[in-house]
Amino acid sequence: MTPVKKHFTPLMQKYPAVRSRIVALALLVSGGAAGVLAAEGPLLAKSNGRPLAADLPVEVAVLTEAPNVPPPITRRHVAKVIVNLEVREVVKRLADGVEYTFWTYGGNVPGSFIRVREGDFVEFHLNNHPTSKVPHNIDLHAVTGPGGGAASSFTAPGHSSRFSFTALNPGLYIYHCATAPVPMHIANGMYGMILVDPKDGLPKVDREFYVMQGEVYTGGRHGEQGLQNFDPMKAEDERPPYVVFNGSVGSLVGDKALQAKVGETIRIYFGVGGPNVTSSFHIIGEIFDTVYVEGGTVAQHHVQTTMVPAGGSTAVEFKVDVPGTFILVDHSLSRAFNKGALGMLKVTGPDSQLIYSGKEVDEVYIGQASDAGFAASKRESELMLQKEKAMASNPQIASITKEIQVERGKKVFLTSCFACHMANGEGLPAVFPPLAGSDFLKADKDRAIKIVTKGLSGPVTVNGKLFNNMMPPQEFSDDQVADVLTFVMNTWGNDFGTVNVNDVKRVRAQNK
Ligand code: HEC
Ligand SMILES: [Cu+2]
Repeated sequence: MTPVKKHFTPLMQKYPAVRSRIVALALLVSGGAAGVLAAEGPLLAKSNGRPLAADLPVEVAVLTEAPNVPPPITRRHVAKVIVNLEVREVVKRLADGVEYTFWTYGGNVPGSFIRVREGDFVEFHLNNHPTSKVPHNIDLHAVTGPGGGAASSFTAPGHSSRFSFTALNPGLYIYHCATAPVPMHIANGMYGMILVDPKDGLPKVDREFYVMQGEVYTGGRHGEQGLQNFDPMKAEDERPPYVVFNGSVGSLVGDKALQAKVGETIRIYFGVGGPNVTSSFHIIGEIFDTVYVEGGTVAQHHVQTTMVPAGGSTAVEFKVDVPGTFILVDHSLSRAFNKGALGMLKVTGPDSQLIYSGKEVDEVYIGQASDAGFAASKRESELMLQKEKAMASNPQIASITKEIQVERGKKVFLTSCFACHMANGEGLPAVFPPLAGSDFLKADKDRAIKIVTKGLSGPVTVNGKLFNNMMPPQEFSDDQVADVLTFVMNTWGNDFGTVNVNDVKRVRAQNK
């Protein structure tokens, strides 16, 4: 069986344990072992004429970041599909000048898009990154089984869990974290979608997109600058300062708008992670030719706005007949115009005067998300940068800024670094290298930024002494990284210069 071999080789290199698992599965189906997979055994054995799990060709699921969707499944037989999903807690942009510690499936909000076919046997691996602060799990609405996989996938930081299920029902399903407090895990970004393609596939379209809506309950009001915390009271009262598409304000506007050409057919897989707010999904200037209501397989036609519940989905299809900018909104419009639930589809191509003529997007109508608003945001960040540069070259301001950074950085140091490098920066002989007087630290500022953000392992020589250990990546915002390095570079007699937030952004971008 060639497909098995083809997908097996790379898989085996990465996951040498897979072969033994498949052997275990075979045992199970023949009625031998007990364990996580026990429930699937009888089911597979019973199904008349369908191959046993052990005989299925094996594939590793292609996972994509929003707004991208994995390619349609063209095979016409069932397979065993291996899904590897990693949970990571990361500081990301929520809006211009606003950051938030998101909890993610795959590093982004929404989580990676998963695509399987009706009848597939899915072996799910949930990996919780070692830098996570709390345990997580996953409840997939595509699972027929208690908790949708939640109990079987509860995973502590630095651990992996595995469970399996058969994708019995075709449709578009939400997945989300179901670890207490559940609304907090979801509000922090722990939701995504899994599409179970029907046996014969979905109708062919020219482009498919992945968009999800969710709320963020920040301590500060909408637009308040800086790193924001989660506000449990606002969550309980369902008063989100942010309602966004794809994890941030402006994720689908300006350069990041969805793109299409006149005459193409589009399908958008749209879901609501919530945790609380229902969406009145609408595209200004379009009519949905087809809506797969609530993500199921019944097709409804000629729809303007479709209601999508929290924890629910829809797939909409339409042909773009005229060029222009079409605006995706939650038609509860304060959410679109004041809280962020607004995206764009930019269609290019020849006009069709018969269908529509006249000016297209009203800049005032979509306010700060319009091209003018987008340009203003861009210009503002350029000016901010210029201002920072001008200020940095003023010696008095520079020295006060450095002092502020050192004090802030000390607090960051005391939440993490000191545990290994010691409060006096001396480290531990042969285990943790010193930061006080470190020639290694002094030599290369960018390298130091990379070490803090990405971690370090393998042999390093500091002040003539060899260390060969592992430092895990430190999950801090760009400001915090700049501050803590400025602190260590200007304490214990060190006089190694300063690190600013743009240095950190630059190094992070280089090491993506
Ligand atoms: C869990 C322990 C641990 C924590 C926490 C930690 N480090 Fe490290 N750090 C190490 C180890 C171990 C190495 C050496 C790694 C190697 O041998 O490859 C290292 C190396 C370094 C180096 C390069 C070597 C040197 O001494 O100049 C720098 C700089 C550094 N750490 C800075 C930091 C900063 C800043 C923080 C806090 C934001 C931090 N580390 C937190 C363990 C830690
Ligand atoms: Cu979680």
